[in-house]
Amino acid sequence: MATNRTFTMIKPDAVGNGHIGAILNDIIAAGFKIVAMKYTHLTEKSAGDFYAIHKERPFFGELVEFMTSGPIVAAILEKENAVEDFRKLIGSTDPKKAEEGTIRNKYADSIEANAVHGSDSDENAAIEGDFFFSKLERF
Ligand code: 3AN
Repeated sequence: MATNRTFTMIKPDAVGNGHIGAILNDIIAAGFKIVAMKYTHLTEKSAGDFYAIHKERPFFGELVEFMTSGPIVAAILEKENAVEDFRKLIGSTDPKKAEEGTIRNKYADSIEANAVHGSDSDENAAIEGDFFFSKLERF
């Protein structure tokens, strides 16, 4: 059953390039409500745990290195059909393939430095949101 929440991170590349405001603006303009938000810096341990699902993939080491290279913004977002609609808003994992006007098309540099994360299922959205936020931090 589809829930109405997803989880996102604005990644170190987009934070470093000064795109936090523009990306949040696009997210809000697309109709998402911010339920929780945090500006933080992942450690090697926390990035490794967050991406544990990708542990066996060849790019895992680089992914952890990249995700710990600078601060990130983590957020829980609410909207009807949130997971699917947010994946559409951010575009393909590879920004070269991301449709015109999508967040990755506008702000991402490469498949690794791809500006934002978006949960790929309701189940993962709940797990990822719980990874960063307690009940007291959701509004
Ligand atoms: P998405 O973020 O679109 O759900 P996933 O879940 O396939 O993409 O990959 C998780 C993250 O791993 C991506 N956001 C990207 O940063 C990184 N990644 C995926 N594929 C590659 C790759 N071929 N080379 C380097 N990094 C990758």
